[in-house]
Amino acid sequence: MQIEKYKIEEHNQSLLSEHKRKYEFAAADIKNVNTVIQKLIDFNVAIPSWALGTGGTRFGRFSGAGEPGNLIEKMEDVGLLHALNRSSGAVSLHIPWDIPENYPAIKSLAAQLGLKFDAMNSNTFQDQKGQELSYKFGSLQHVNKAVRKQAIEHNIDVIKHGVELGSKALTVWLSDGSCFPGQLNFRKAFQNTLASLQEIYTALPADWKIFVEYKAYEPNFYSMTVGDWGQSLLYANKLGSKAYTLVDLGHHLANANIEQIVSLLLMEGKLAGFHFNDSKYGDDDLTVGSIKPYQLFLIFNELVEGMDARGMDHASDLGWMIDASHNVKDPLEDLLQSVEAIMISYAQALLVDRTKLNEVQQDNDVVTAQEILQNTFRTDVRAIVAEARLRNGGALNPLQYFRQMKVREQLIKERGSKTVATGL
Ligand code: RM4
Ligand code: MN
Ligand code: MN
Repeated sequence: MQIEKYKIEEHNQSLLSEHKRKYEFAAADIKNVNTVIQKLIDFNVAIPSWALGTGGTRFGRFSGAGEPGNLIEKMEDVGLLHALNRSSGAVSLHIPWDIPENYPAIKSLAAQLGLKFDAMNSNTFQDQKGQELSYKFGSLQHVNKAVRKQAIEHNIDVIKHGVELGSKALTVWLSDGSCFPGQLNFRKAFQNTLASLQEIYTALPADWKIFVEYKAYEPNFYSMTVGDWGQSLLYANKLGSKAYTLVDLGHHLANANIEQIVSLLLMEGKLAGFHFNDSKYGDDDLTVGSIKPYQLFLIFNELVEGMDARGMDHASDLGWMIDASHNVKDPLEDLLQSVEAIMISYAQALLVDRTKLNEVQQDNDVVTAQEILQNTFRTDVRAIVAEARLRNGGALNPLQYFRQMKVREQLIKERGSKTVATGL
């Protein structure tokens, strides 16, 4: 299904006077409101192809109805999100969960829906049907060269798919590591992984990047071979200028200061971008901003500050992606909530008075520094974000539209109630 423009206009019309009142109130306090709105319009977050179905845990999966059964339907789902919020204009594919079988068809559908192809993701953390060698004891780190070769070839294959689609980056997340002390020689595991990544790096087209994603634990519980940002940065620095560190918000040990990590990676010119999600405990993959919205704001605060310091383009110089799993919510509703949370944090970060913050930092005025950040965080920018959507042809309230217009019900009619999407 596709959402017709006039229906969005009707929806907007019904909410317009209330919106105007809220927007004018919020805009009155913002000096350069049109510049802020333009930045919001330009900003897009890629939707992961693996998160359009209901996810699960290792204990069970309670599939929803009307889930996309193939890549075309997944793209259509992302198209629905983008039509509603105008900020989801990209999709990030996971191979082999979503192998594009017919490139021209997929590309023309993407063009029709206004979607780009963000980073491609490889998968050497599961064994696939008919696969010759197992990844049970790792992939790029494996003690057996033949397994490493198989994993390298898979990554090169993913690059090839991406080239056909116009993607420009490969994200490598490895589950490699060990579950018990003594299982692995750390140094050899690192060196094997580096040598494998080097081979993949050599296969990158000139205008491509490789994103090395780290994760502290799971599925390995004693050591992870790319376990934190330090290790990822080691690989990225050794690989070369096309290699960067990817931050997935859920991949840290408890209480890690992610905003500081972001700031330093940016300083080094080595930040690839993000997998956004939120967590209470670990890699919970919850809705962005649902648990720690202040942390999300502080991360965006460092992003805006650090990107401006390097003259970077907010919209295009980093990879912005969601990586989430929805066990109890409708995936599309959850993704709308996540994108909204990202836009709110980004908008707030754009409003921080940086000149004043610099001054008070210089004076060691800790109290005012805290006031500046917290006042901004407590500013309600939802009408500013909605205004950006409105000017860009989106819906004033995407979630409300989704419910009122019974989008999921229509998808169930089209696809049936027993479809299960590939992915998490
Ligand atoms: C991992 C990691 C990767 C994602 C997989 C599905 O925990 O976050 O980015 O591709 O999950
Ligand atoms: Mn991730
Ligand atoms: Mn993860």
